[in-house]
Amino acid sequence: MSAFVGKYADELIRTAKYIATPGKGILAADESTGTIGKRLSSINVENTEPNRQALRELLFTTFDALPSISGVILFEETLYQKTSAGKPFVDVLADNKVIPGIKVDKGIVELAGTNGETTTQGFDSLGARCLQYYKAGARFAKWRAVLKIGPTEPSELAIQQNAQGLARYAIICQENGLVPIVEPEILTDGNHDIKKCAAVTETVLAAVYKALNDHHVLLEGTLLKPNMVTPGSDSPKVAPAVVAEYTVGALRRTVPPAVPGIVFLSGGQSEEDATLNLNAMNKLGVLKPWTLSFSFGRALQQSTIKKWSGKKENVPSAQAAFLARCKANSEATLGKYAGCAADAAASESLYVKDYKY
Ligand code: 5MM
Repeated sequence: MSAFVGKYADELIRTAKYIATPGKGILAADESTGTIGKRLSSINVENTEPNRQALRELLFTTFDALPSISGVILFEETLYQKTSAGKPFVDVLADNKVIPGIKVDKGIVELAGTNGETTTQGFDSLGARCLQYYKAGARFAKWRAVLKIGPTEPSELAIQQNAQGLARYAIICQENGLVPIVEPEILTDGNHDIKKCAAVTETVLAAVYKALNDHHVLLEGTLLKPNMVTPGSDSPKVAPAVVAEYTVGALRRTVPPAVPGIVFLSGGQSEEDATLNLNAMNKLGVLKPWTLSFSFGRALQQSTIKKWSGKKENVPSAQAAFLARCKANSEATLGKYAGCAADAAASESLYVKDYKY
């Protein structure tokens, strides 16, 4: 099978490689209007455009943190927003060597006849939207597929539908100059053990890479955003070294070395757990042909949002909290994270049962 070689091939490879620079990772700030509303309501802030802009400005102007960040995933509204001084966010990011990315999926819908399994929508005018986003400064994209572990889940139907969807999305992005982040998230809900999560992760990733190959996706111009391999949320936790061993093992069995970087989602882990697990993976003494980094949403923003609480006077302390998480995760991409002074907020689990975005 030959991979896609279009006019953007070299640029896609360069962009993906840059995003996967060791020491850097991705800030997932692409919460759709509904999801950001939940974050804002947790601090009693109204879900209005100015409040969403203020939160994003707080994050993107934490200049000391930006050397730890290679890309930021934006929601469409944010792609076109500006700082309060009138500078487009995409320019603020680009001036600081941070590549703007864009969420292009339109959320999930249930697959009829399954036990609540889903597929991702967003194919309508996807090519045209990618073209517009490229013009607006975006250079990579994200599409989230969601799978769950149950007695008979994930079903073959869900695995195939989501793998095909991710592959079709990926090639449309590449045809329009955007590096696709391929995100097959296996939810943590359930009482399964870590071995079950590892087995399902391997099955799902094998199907995803088969589909990407079938669709002629240029793997060198992609990034993978998987879940970490952990026990289910209703099972006892295991040490970071164990998470690392199972996660890296599952990835080594399924993800080709042509993929430059694997950027994990945090999936409801506490900020500190997500960092410690990433650090343990990078300390593991086995061959890892890709960069292992982060594309955290909640695990990069939770303590920052709490500190901010929607108040202007709290911006400096909120930015200090954001800087601390960015530095911690940057160190974790190098296996050099030594822990940070105990911050209760950073150790708080962010898991919500049956969490819906
Ligand atoms: C940041 O949230 C992302 C977008 O959510 P919705 O559009 O569904 O509102 C989400 O896709 C996120 O990028 C990933 O799930 C990873 O986030 P976490 O919080 O698990 O690291």
